[in-house]
This record gives sequence, C-alpha cells and structure tokens, in this order.
Amino acid sequence: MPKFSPVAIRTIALTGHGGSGKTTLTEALLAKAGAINSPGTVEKGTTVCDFDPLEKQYQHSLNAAVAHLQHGDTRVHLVDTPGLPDFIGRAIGALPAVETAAIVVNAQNGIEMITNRMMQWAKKRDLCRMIIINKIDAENVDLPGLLARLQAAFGKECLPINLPADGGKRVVDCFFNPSGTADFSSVEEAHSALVDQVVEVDEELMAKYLEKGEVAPEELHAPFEKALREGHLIPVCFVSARNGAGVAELLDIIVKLMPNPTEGNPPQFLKGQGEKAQPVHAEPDPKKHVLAHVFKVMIDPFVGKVGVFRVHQGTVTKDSQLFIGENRKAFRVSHPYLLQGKEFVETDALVPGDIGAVAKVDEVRFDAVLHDSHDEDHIHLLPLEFPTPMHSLAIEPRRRGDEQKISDALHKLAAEDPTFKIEHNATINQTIISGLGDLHMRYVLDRMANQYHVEVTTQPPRIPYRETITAKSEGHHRHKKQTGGAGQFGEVFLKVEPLKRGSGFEFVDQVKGGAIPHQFIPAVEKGVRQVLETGPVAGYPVHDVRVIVYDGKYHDVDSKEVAFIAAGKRAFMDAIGKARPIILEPVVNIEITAPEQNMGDIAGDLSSKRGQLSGTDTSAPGTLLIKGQVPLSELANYQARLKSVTAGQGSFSIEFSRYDPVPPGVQKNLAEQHAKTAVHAEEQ
Ligand SMILES: Nc1nc2c(ncn2[C@@H]2O[C@H](COP(=O)(O)OP(=O)(O)OP(=O)(O)O)[C@@H](O)[C@H]2O)c(=O)[nH]1
Ligand SMILES: [Mg+2]
Repeated sequence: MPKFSPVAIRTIALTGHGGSGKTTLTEALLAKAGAINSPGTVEKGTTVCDFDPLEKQYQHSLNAAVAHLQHGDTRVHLVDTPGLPDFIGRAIGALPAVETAAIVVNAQNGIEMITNRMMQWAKKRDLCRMIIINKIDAENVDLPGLLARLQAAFGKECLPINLPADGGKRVVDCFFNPSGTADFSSVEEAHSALVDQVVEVDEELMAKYLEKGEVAPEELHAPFEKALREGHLIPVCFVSARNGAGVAELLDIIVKLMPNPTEGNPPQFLKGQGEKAQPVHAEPDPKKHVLAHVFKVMIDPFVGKVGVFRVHQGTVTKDSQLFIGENRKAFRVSHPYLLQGKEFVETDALVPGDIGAVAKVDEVRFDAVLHDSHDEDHIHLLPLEFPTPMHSLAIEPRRRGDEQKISDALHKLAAEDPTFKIEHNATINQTIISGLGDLHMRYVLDRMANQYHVEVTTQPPRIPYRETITAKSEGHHRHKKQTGGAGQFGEVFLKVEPLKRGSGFEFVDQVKGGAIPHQFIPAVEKGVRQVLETGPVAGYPVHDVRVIVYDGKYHDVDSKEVAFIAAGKRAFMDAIGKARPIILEPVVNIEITAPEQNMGDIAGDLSSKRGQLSGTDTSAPGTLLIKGQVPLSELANYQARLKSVTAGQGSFSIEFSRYDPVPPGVQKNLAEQHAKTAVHAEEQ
C-alpha cells in the first residue's frame, strides 16, 4: 500500500518572473519541513533545485526541478520552474503536472512580464492559482501599493490570506484565526473579504452567512476549493524566503487550503488526432489504469536518460509494465523514484498527484503519455502553446568532421526543449538554430561544449524574414530538352493567390482530362516547393500562398518526373514574379522595465527604430513597465543599448507578435544583398 493516498498529496508549481525567489523559497519550504537540514543559497550554488552546473554559473534556474516534503500527514511536491523569459518553455511544460500554480512576485520589482504571462497561462490551463509576494524583508518595498496593483491587474479575486507584520519580520493570519495587527490594512477586513468571496460560489452557504453573519471554518473548505477551481478566488500570501517570515504559514496554507488531486481541475487528455479527437478524463483513482504524463526529460551523468512524470490516474510500482505513447513494446519500471532535485529516492508506489521519475528508458520523450493498457493508445495531452523561437544563429562546426556529432547533440537538446528548433538550409548548407533569446542560445552552445564536447562557430542572429505575394497572377513554363537520345518534356500552367497571414502553403490540383497525368502531379508540387524554400525577392522562405495547377501538356515518351519538377518550379517562379512579391519581417512585443527617469530616452530610441509604444505601467515605485512593438531586426545589441541608457538598471523581454511587410527601402537593401551573395555563390 502506498503511504500517501491522493487526498494527502499537494502538487504545486512555483512560477513567476526570474529572480523573484522561487528557488530560494523552495529551499526555505524544504528546510522548514525538515526535508533538508538547512537552506542552501542560489549565490553559493547550494540549492536543491539549481543543481545543474550551468544553473550555478548563471545563478538562474534553467529547467523545472522537482522536490518533495512532508508536512503533517501530507506529502507536498514542489516544481521549481525557471522565470527568465528565455527558459519559460520549461515552466509552461510543467503546468500540466500540478493542481496549483503559485505565482511568486518579487516585492521589489512588482508585476513583471512573466507575472502577467503566467497568470494568463495558468488560467488558460484551468489551474488553481495563488500569488506569493516574496522578499517582504527587502528595503524600500511598497507592499500595500503592490497588493492594489495586483488587484487592479488580476481582479478583486486576489485577496490576502495573511498580511505582513512587524515591518516584514512575520505575517499575521487573516483566514484561520484572524486576530492581531498588520503593517497595513486590517486583519478583520481581510478575513471578511475572503469569506464574502468564498460563499459566493455556494448559494445555500451564502444564505446562511447573510442570515447569521458568520460561518464555521469547516463549512468553508469545499466552497474554498470550488472558488479556487473556478478562478473565483486567488489567495495572496506574503513571505520572505530569506528571513523565513511567512514560510511556516505558507506550508499550512498549502496543506490545508490548496487542492489535492481530487479537488483540482485535471489536465485535458485527448484520444485520437485532429477533429476526431475525443476528450478523456483522467480520474485520480489509484485503482484504475495508469495514465501519466512526462513533462521533463533530462540526461543524468550517472543514470542516463531520465523521464520525469506526473501520475494522473492509477498506481505506478516497480512491477508496472508501461507503454510510452504508441510504442508497442512496454518497459518494466523496476525502480520508481521520487526526486529531491538531482537525488533519486527509490519508492514503492506512485499514485495520482505524485511526481516520479524513471531512468534508463531511452524512448522516453518530453510530452509523452505513459500508460499500461492498449485501450489507452493514442492518448495525448491537449497541446501546450509555447512562445515562438525568434532568436536564430547560423552555426558551423569548429572542427571538420564534427557535423554528425553536432547534429546528434542538437537533436538531443531539441528533444528536451519545446522552444528550441533546428533547421537545415540545404541550399546554402547552413544549420540554423532558434530559441527564445540570447541567453537561451548561449545555454545551448554551453551545453554542446560541456556535455557533448563539440564546438561551433556562430554567425550573428539571422532575422527570419519571409516572402509572400500581394496579388493573384498566373505562371507558365514548358520544359523541353533534347539531349542525345531520350528527351525531357513537361508543361505546366498554374495560378497563385495570396492567403491570410499565417496560413502557410496550399497546393491545389485542378487539372482536367489528364492534361498532366495523375502520376506527375507530385513532381509538379515538388518543383513548386523548391521555390518555397528560397523566394525570388531575397531568398527567404515563401509563405501564405495558394498554388492552383490547372493545365499542362505531356509527351508519351519524354515526360518524366524531372521534367515536371523543372516545369513546376519555373511556372511558379514566373507567377510569383508577377504577383507583387514582398518581404515580411517579424515584429515582436517588447516589455521594458526601467527607472522612471529613463522613460524619455527609451521611448525616443524605440521610435527611431521603427518601434511603437503601446502603454506604460508602474510596476514598483519609481520603476516603469514600458510596453511596445518593434521589428526584431532593429533590436540588435538592444541589451547593451538599454544598459547604457539606464546605467544597468533596465531589463527587457520580447515575444513574437506578427509578420509585417518591410518598408520599401529595407526590401531594396535585402534584395540587393541577396543578389550580391547569389552572384558570389555562383562564381565559387
Ligand atoms: N531580500 C531577499 N532576497 C531574496 C529573497 N528570496 C530570494 N532572494 C534573492 O533573490 C535572488 C533570486 O533568487 P532565486 O531564488 O534564484 O530566484 P528565482 O525566482 O528562482 O529565479 P529564476 O530561477 O531565475 O527564475 C537571489 O539573489 C536570492 O538570494 C527574499 O525573501 N528576500
Ligand atoms: Mg530559480
């Protein structure tokens, strides 16, 4: 029998902006519960969760890490996630593993980019949310102001469950035993606000409350969970991970008030693909078939490939035979583990709510579903939405002959990281890697060097321009070649039409009466697709175009595949040339945090870079959050520029917004550059 039943388990992700103190808070919680002897620090590189050498070097979490503790009779799993925008893919990936997302807010910096995003992502995934305001010990923090800003940003359902007292040295409870004096606001008022909010989800209780003016605390539990589940309540609590204020209280809140696996909203599984996919509800019942989801894959130097998963249904034991997704061959678990950072703790059984790990299973991959029945085939999780990788580097091996090793290393890294993409451009024989930012790219290169011992040279970020057309037109080509005996013949007529931005490419076959025999249509499409890779204006990929092939001619003897590939290609080039082709560039949303007095300089700089401001907010006293949009190509060296304008105080993050046409001057430059390199390539 497992020691903990699902109702005695809490599974929580600590999320929030980089530097808000999630890893330090995990440390404080583990130490307070006695799971570790004393808390380590990020500065010394002694924390449970930042165990990777690169995490110690960067002093930031780079991947989700898992730890567990016991408080009373309850087991708590904590998932410490990265908060830097460059590594946010790993935090998003961990959301389906938990009932509760605790969004940690830095009391000094206030609401930051990832605070906003995480509140939205967690809501979209139907998670219960709580807000933890950390660093209440720090100098010059405006806690009442921050609470008001959180309520303005995320709604009146953000209600304090405790309040700071003695100038941030401790907290006073506003829910269980509301008495005492806080540094601001009133404990009684905070208590009634919470009760008022909770009873709103239960009509009977509300009637009773209105009549009697109070309700017993036990009666509040079920509606409290309902309010959390429905997003009708977002409890706010205060802590200092550094001096320990509010940490014991937070443990109590997690155990007494946060949902167990039977009280949360389970993630959405689907059976089958596309429109036929049917929803599958995982039930947190240890007796049912196993359904678990792998949200992290890591390579451990001692035990090899490790899959970290959350059990949503059934019980995983050492005798379990599990299938990975559609694989036909099951593997025997043998050693189910709990994780304490990098330590593997062997255990008998993992039940719904538990986070566990299996080692030495090569086929395990990020986002895989583990199950123990063929009936559960083709089950997958509702896909997660990740930010688009916008930062690209062209890489080349430093040593000849390393190509294969580099490709292997890159694919292993991509298998762990949903926001890292690899592309090989065959035309110019170049490998392009893309991720979420400079630091993400640096991390990939460091991992390649440290772990896989391959080094590469890099070219500056390549902007992923695209080409598209703005008008309908027609194209035609007759390919005819007579070389000695056998000839080549193929003729193609086609039309092109612009599609909505983001639709990609469509190929339509409207050839009537076998003017082009059926078996040659794929060849025509192949020829057309060759052009898509390197567009006619400046060699960038062509997007958002429909090609309709409607007529052609063939020859009984001389028509061959190659002839129709060539004809399709030329006909498409002919059509695009007449369809007013343009170059599109990526535009990003940018959020800049900087001291108020630098606002003028930052705004001036952005508008000189074709950028637009869309709004400003006060994130903390004296600090502004500036939002805008700017073409990605204008952000080269922005880190350095912002640093010099703000004397090192500013920071920024970007995310993809949309593709827009480039101004004519820019298009002319890009086309000229392309013409030059094309000539150069031909000369070689
Ligand atoms: N004054 C004060 N500093 C804190 C507190 N908690 C954390 N810090 C400091 O804040 C910095 C960032 O802490 P981390 O725990 O690494 O923050 P994080 O949220 O894990 O950051 P990422 O891993 O980048 O997302 C470190 O220098 C900590 O020592 C706190 O309660 N008070
Ligand atoms: Mg961290």
